[in-house]
Amino acid sequence: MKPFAALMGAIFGGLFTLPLMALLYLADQAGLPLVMYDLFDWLARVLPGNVVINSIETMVEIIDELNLGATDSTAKTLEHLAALAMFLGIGIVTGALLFAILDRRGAPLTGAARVVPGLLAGLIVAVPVILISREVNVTAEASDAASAAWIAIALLAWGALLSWAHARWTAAGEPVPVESGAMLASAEPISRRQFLVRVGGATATITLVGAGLARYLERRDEQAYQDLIAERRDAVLPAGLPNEGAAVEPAPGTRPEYTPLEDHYQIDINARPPEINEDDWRLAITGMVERPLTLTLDAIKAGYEPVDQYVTLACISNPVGGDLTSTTRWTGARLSDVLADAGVQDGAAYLRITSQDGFHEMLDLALVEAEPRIMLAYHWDGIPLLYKHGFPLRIYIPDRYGMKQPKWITQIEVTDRYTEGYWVERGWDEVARMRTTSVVDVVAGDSTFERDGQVWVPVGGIAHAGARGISKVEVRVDEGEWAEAALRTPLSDTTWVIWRYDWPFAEGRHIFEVRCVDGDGEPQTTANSGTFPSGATGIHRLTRTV
Ligand SMILES: Nc1nc2c(c(=O)[nH]1)N[C@H]1C(S)=C(S)[C@@H](COP(=O)(O)O)O[C@H]1N2
Ligand SMILES: [Mo]
Repeated sequence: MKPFAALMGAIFGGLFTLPLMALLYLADQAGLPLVMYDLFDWLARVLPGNVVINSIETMVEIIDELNLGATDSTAKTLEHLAALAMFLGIGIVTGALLFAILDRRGAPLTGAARVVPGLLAGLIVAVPVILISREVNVTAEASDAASAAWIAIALLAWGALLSWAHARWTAAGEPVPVESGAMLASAEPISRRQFLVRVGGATATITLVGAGLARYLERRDEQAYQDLIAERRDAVLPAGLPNEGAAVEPAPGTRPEYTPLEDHYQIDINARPPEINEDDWRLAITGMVERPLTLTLDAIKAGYEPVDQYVTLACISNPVGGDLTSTTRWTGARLSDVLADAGVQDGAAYLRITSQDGFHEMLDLALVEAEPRIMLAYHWDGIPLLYKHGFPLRIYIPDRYGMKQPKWITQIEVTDRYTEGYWVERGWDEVARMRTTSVVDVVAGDSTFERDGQVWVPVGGIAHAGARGISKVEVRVDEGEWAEAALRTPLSDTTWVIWRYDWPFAEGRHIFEVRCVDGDGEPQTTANSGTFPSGATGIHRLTRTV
């Protein structure tokens, strides 16, 4: 009977952890912490940078290789699955250990003492989970005390059930006591097989009902949020794009020049984005200032002249030709205006920007002085930032990759001391200046047209060089001569530039390549480099049969 103790413990551990996760998910709808994601987020923060970076790169490559869909949302789904699998793993291992230990003990515990080992096991799991959740959770609305109590109750009950299962399982294997003793007074004698089937049925039911109900409530919430966004969207005037009537039309099939808000890529270190309550939120300007400030969102909106900027943001993890880059209109207050109110003291050299999720970055004060476009942004596309994009406040720094630009900002500390930012600590480029890159989006074989007795195929895509602009894009087909593409007037000096090249049709399979030159006359790096540590470079090519 003993050799299978650990195996049975693993099975019961798994069986009881599934409904536990479903109930945690359900409680999450009531504002309690979803600890599976908390543990995962915590791991992502404490694991060595290279482990995290390798996992992310591998994930991005797999998603791309297997064509699993949009990189950002697919990556989040994979992270969620990993978080659930990890938690299930903890349950399985705990169950196995508990059963193995109880079996070695020999004499079975009786009465209420039966559940003590399980309660202990539950406690051993609960304590670190409570501490970790308190440390990293940014989504729960419940107080720390309520969250801790809930986690403790859930895990203690789970542990007690494991103990109970062990006692029942062991008893079911014993000859049935002739007189029903105190030990199993309430338990009718059933076989182990029956017991396992009953536990399986009950846990499966609770898991499905719990998770189903939670999903239903979550969807209702999401719908309410979507409706709110739609309402706000209707309230803002649909702004005509600043390059309306530009001479060069994008080749049909080129990505949208202005990314629909719902398609803007999203990257951050959270399984789920913080949902900050505007009433509780303040921006603190602290450190080497004459007048420390504590600003509400309204104070920022009303107190400083709003500025608009069309911006192409890109993630430093975006491979050449990847989808981790998007364009929208940012609105906010000039950072220099806000700092002027606080009065920066002599000798200060940096801003340390801290976010609700524990993310942080450094910004040189010299850059703030030199670059008036740096803003504290509160609107994207004319409406308040979506939770996932940093509500209520994020920073915009032209010419820098996303990793330098915190979302969910809570504090800006003026300081004379440099410390590394979140991703810099993990080995990424300290400056993270956007690389000059160009991409072939489309060879529009369906949109050919005739001119001067020749059939032409529109070829198109984007080129981007941070805030440096694009002065030239060239295309070559089948490694022939480089030919200059036409450039569409961009939305602004900080967005990508749409290019178009009409190619004289020739039937067959062809290789299309693109390269560009930035606004300073600096050609893009044509050698391939991976994304780590400074952003990807290289020539983008598409092979198409037309
Ligand atoms: N607080 C916080 N800010 C953050 C991050 C984060 O994880 N936490 N990720 C950064 C990275 S790596 C990128 S690419 C951009 C992405 O912004 P988006 O998700 O709104 O597109 O946010 C940046 N700001
Ligand atoms: Mo990023």
